[in-house]
Amino acid sequence: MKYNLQTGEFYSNVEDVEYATKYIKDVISIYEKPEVAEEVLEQVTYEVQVHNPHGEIEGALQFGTSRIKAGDINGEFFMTKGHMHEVANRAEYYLCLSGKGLLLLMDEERKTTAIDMSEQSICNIPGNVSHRLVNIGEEDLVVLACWNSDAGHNYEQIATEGFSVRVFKTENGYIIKEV
Ligand code: PAN
Ligand code: ZN
Repeated sequence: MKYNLQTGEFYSNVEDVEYATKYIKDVISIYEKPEVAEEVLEQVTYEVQVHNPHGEIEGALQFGTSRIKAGDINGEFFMTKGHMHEVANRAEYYLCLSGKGLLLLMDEERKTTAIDMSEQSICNIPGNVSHRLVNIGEEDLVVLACWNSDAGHNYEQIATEGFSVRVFKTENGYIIKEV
């Protein structure tokens, strides 16, 4: 198997790669103002592909790509759902392949740090930290990730309490607003 560092795609004898597509309708509840036209709900907002040959084995690693489309919902930029890991102490590496984004990292005291992500930005996400990618650019934001196979995803806390900041479009770029 091969991996294209330009596009973030696995290719050639692709095995053990899982693909997931998120539509706006799947994640609309994460936005501050979720009122949108019916046809917007059917649009793709991000795609994930993950190579995990060993299953959820302690000590094993998985590796994948997240591709977040450019766009916004009533001024709030497209973003991932965001999560903490199910096994909360599991860390993760993110490496940006292309695009322009922010990586929001929120600790257990709800303190959020926004890290700039552009080509070649690399970030080590510690355990016990919720993480979300926000596309603040006009192209796809493509990010490679590597983390433990047994980490899992805990979406509950973010679904109910959200992050402590939101990122909105402005005339010149973006603004991070505390909520
Ligand atoms: C990533 C994320 C991916 C999609 O692979 O799962 O970017 O984001 P959500 O899972 O929040 O929808 C990762 O951080 N894995 O642990
Ligand atoms: Zn993660």
